Amino acid sequence: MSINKKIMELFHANEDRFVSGEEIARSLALSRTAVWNHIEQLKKSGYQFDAIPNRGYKLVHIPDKLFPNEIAHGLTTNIVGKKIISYNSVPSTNDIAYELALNGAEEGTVVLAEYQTGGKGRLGRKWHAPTGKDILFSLVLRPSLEPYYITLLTVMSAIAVGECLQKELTTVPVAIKWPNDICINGKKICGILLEQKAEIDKIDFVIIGIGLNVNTEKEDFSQELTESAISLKIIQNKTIERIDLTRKLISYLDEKYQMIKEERFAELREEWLSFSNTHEKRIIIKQGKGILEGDAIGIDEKGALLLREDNGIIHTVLSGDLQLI
Ligand code: BT5
Repeated sequence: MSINKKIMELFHANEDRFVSGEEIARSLALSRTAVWNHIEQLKKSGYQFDAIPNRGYKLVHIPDKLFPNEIAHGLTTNIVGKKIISYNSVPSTNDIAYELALNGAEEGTVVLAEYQTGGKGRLGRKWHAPTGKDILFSLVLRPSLEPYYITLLTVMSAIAVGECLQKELTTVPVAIKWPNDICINGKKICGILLEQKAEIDKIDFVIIGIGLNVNTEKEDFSQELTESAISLKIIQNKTIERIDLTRKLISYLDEKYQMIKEERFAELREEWLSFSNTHEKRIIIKQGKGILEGDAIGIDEKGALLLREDNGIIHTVLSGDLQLI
């Protein structure tokens, strides 16, 4: 563990009082000069301390940066977030997580970034986010499932985000548009991108990529997105604490993944239904050049959408773009 991380642990354990330089030096076996140097480094990263001669330092401000040790502080999950890595800028957190998973990263590893130079949506589309305002998140999971359960993992992630926002942040209804959009007021607030490495009968690993618009301002959205996208800040009219929200998101994902592990698929389906904004509505699904039209009548246990055509035929749809008509 780095010295800065150890110092921050000491401050977190003593948030209500001043901690003297001498106490820090003694508990971490450092010289007083080394302590001073580390505090200066922490200040440069954005931490703020009250400093009183003879009494020491008191932590007064944590920077709005997705530092792993801050997110991990107080996290009590079983799997998700067991390891957290964060970057200032990466091409795509999904690509980094995929690479880490190929090299054996443990299940539950979370990769975060303040900015992505090549944020990815599905089918070669792009994910846009300004620097340092949103949550750009990828999670490595190694579920013992067959590859066709990948849609259920998307559904699970969407429920986790949906529940997190609805229970922790807003009373405005949160809706899931199958399979991977979370919407508020009919606008997209979060997109989910699952990528997997699988054999014929077994998932090797899956990367769950989540882009959540947190403190994005209206003017941060490109013209193309102003009508279709929204952020928590726009809804709440205030800045949201990203560290706390990331910690909560990790907890909800951990809880929902536990349900997958316990094969509580029917329960997940019920939860999904409570968030679905297309249930029993007239929809079209675009899949490449093909289009299906009919009524959305639910999802099956693998997360596939059930679409009933007017001739009564029920299609089990594993992927595609859904539109209400
Ligand atoms: C998605 O694809 O919605 C999946 C987005 C996943 C993004 C995360 S960020 C962390 C991780 N690392 C990555 O590289 N990706 C994941 P799709 O359903 O194809 O939607 C993409 C479309 O959403 C784009 O074509 C835009 O129209 C729209 N879009 C792009 N950025 C948006 C934003 N910030 N908010 C709302 N809509 C957006």
